[in-house]
Amino acid sequence: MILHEKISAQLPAWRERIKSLAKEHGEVVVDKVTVGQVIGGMRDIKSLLTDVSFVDPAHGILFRGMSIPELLKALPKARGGKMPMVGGLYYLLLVGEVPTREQALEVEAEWAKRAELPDYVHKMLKAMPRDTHPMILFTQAVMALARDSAFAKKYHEGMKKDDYWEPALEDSMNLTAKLPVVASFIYRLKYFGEKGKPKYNPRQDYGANFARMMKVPDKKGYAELSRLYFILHSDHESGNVSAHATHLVGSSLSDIYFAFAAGLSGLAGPLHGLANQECLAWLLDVHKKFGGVPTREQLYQFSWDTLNGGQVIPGYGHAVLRVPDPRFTAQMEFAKARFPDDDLVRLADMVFDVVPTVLKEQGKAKNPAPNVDAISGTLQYYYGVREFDFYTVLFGVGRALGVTANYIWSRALGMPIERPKSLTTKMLEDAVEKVKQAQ
Ligand code: CMX
Repeated sequence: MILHEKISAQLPAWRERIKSLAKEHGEVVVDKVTVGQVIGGMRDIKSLLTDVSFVDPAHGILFRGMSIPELLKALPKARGGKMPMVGGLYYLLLVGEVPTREQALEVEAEWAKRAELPDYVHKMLKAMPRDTHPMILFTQAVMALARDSAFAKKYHEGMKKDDYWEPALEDSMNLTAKLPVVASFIYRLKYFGEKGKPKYNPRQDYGANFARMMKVPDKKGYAELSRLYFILHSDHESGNVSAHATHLVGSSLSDIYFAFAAGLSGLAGPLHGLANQECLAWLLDVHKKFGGVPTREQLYQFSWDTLNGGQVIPGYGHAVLRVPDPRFTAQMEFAKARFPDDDLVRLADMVFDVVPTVLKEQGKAKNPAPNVDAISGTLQYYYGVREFDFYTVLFGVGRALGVTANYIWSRALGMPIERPKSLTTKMLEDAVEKVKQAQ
């Protein structure tokens, strides 16, 4: 497989770099930790290693050093579309180079070979009560697929540490290939009562397959959105909950199915992946209250009412970013190029104009700009995917691409089990006292 070949060729040099850093420069200080950070969710502590992506507070996400506009331009486009093939993005994340069209198509072809959903997963999902949250079904399916893990099998047979990454790659290809099938099956089963297994078509790419299996009315348009959506949601460096949970669990040498199921469980939280459904609900509330797109003044007042009611404005603010999220910008451009007159797009655009002012006036949020969730639900809604609780599943399909790439490289570079140290409250108080006495 092309990905195996390309990663394998790079490994000796990467292993040497990591080994030399740890052995010869292990004592070099890269960060300090404050009491505020220990209490405050370890915010900003520089303590994770990944070369797959980096969030620059002033520019947003860089995938293997490339910004979103650069990457959308450089990656090979899907047949008949303007958006890149998702297979090309996966190649970039894993190999660190922009693929040729043929290389991207090879990844797509690998996925097509591996997309068949086993009968036991199909049966298990059908047996669940229909009112089960789609994120429960999605996580269950991923867990069930662990039955076929090549990594777990090889590990128990006795595998050398240097070889871990090979079955990790095998499992990750199988997992990422099956996720669009699993997600679209859950969608059609839960909301439409359809029980047939979706069929992956090897003549179509990842995005077109997903759009066809979802059975939305505008398959061509939705295929384009799916490509963009999965690419934009793939990775956001290692500290966010889904990426970090996957990494942490993977560091114990659990296979990628266990590790990604942990990541998905984190994605299901309202402060992480669930936020996009809340954002669309807020926009629809505005739309309903004013019988359409409100005036700027009405929106300004509504935003203040939300804050005064003790709520956050969903889709705005970010833990790391300090500018509008380029994932927001890319989706807004997509919408404006295709359906600029859609009411919700016009509303989201007005919110982008008004809410940062309101948040600045309130003076609390460190970043008053929009994040990715301020727009992603609006686009899904336009194409007819209006079941909000399904949106986190879509995020999960995209996020799998980044976290599996990280998992493979962590095994390839022999990353150890993660084990930070904890302290007691008394120890923190003693540390504060010591500083006071020294002053
Ligand atoms: N509306 C109102 N208040 C906000 C706010 C918003 N959109 N964003 C931040 N604040 C407030 C915080 O609640 C916090 O208030 P307190 O001091 O009273 O606790 C204060 O501003 C400082 O917060 P911050 O340091 O700027 O932001 P955090 O790193 O703590 O939190 C985030 C980041 C995203 C959870 C927060 O901005 C938020 O709740 N936004 C709305 C929900 C949302 O859009 N989530 C999607 C995140 C997208 C992603 O994970 O990629």
